Amino acid sequence: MNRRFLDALNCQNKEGPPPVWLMRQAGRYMPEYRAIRKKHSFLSMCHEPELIAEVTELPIRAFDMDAAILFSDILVIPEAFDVGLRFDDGIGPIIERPVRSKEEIPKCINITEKLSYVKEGIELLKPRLSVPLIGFAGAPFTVASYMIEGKTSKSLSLTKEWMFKDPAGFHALLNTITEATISYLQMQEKAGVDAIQIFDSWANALAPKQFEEYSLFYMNKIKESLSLPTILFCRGSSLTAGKIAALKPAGISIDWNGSISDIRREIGPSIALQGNLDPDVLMAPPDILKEEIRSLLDSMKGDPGYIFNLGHGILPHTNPDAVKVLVETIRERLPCKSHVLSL
Ligand code: 1CP
Repeated sequence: MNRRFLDALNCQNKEGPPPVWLMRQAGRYMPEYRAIRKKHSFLSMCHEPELIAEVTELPIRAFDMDAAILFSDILVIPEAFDVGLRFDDGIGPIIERPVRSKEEIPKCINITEKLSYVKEGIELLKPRLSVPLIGFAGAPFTVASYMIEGKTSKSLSLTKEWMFKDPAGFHALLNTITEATISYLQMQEKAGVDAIQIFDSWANALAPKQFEEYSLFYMNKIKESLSLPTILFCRGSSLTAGKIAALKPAGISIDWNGSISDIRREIGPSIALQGNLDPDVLMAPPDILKEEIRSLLDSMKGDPGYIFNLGHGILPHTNPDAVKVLVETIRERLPCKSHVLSL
C-alpha cells in the first residue's frame, strides 16, 4: 500500500513530496461521476455498496491520489434518524421534519444497523484499494444545523437562536448526534478504514466561547472514542488552529484564510497539517495555478507532517485537467520520474 498519507499523518513523511488528496474529490466535477449520477439519485448511490466502492475509486484512477475518501455524505446520520432527508437538484439537502425543540429530538436509534450499507461499501472497497481509505462523519454542530434549519443556511439563525435560548435542549441534541456518530465511526473503523476525518463545515458561524462549548467539546468526545488517527476540519481553522491543536488530533485541516506555515510555527511539529489551497485557484490558467501550488509547497518544504489539500471541498465547476496539473506539480520534484507527466 502507498503509505505516504499515513506517514504524513504521523508526521513521518521524511522523503519525497507531500501526499495529496482533495476534499470532495469524488464528485460532480468528474465526468465519470456525472455519468453514474445520471442513472441514480445521489442518495441511492450512497445506499448501494457497489456504487460506494466504484465512486470512491474514481479519483484514485483518474488522478492517482495518495488517499481515498469514502463516497458517502455527512447527512446519512440525520437520514438514519428518520427526519425525511432528500436532495433536490439545484437546491441541495432538504429535511422534511426539522428538529426545532427538545421534544422533537429523535431517539438514538440502532445506527450501525441502519447504516450497514456503509460498512458493506468499505468491506468491498478495501481489497481493491492500494491507497489508505479515509472514513468520515460530520461534526455534531454542523449535522445539527442541517437538522434544525432543514436545508443549507448561510446565517444558521434558527440553530443559533435555539443555542442561545435553550442551551440545555441544544446540548441534548448535540449529545444524541454525538452518540450516533461515535457508533457510526467505530463501525467504519471495524470495517477497515485507515483514518477518520470529522467535518465541522459551519464552525465558523460560532464566536470563540460557543466554538469551544458547542463544536470543540463534541469533536473531542468523538476523537477520544476512536482508535485511528483523526483529522479535524473546521471552517475558520486559520483562526482557531491553536484551540483545535489543544485536543491533540493526528491532523488539522486548514482553510485558505491564513498562512499554514505560520500555523505550523504556532502549533509546533507534532500534529499533521493539511490543506490551505484556495479551491478557486483551480480556475486559474495553468501557469498561475502552478505558481500558487509551488509557493504553498515551498512554504511547507521539508515538513514531514504536511498533507496537500484544498482549504475546503473542490468546486463542482472545476476542470478535471486542473486537478491533473495540481497532482503533477506536487510530484514534479519527486525522484521517481515515472510520476512526472509533461508540464
Ligand atoms: O447532486 C449530487 O450529485 C450530490 C453532490 C454531493 C456529493 C458528491 C453531495 C451533496 N455530497 C457528496 C459527497 C460528499 N459529501 C463526500 C464524499 C467524498 C468526497 O469525495 O469527498 C463528502 C466527504 C461529503 C461531506 C459533506 N456533505 C459536507 C462536509 C464537507 C464540506 O464540503 O463542507 C457537507 C456540509 C455535506 C452536505 C451536502 N452534501 C451535498 C450537498 C449539496 C450538501 C450541502 C452543502 C452545503 O450546505 O453547502
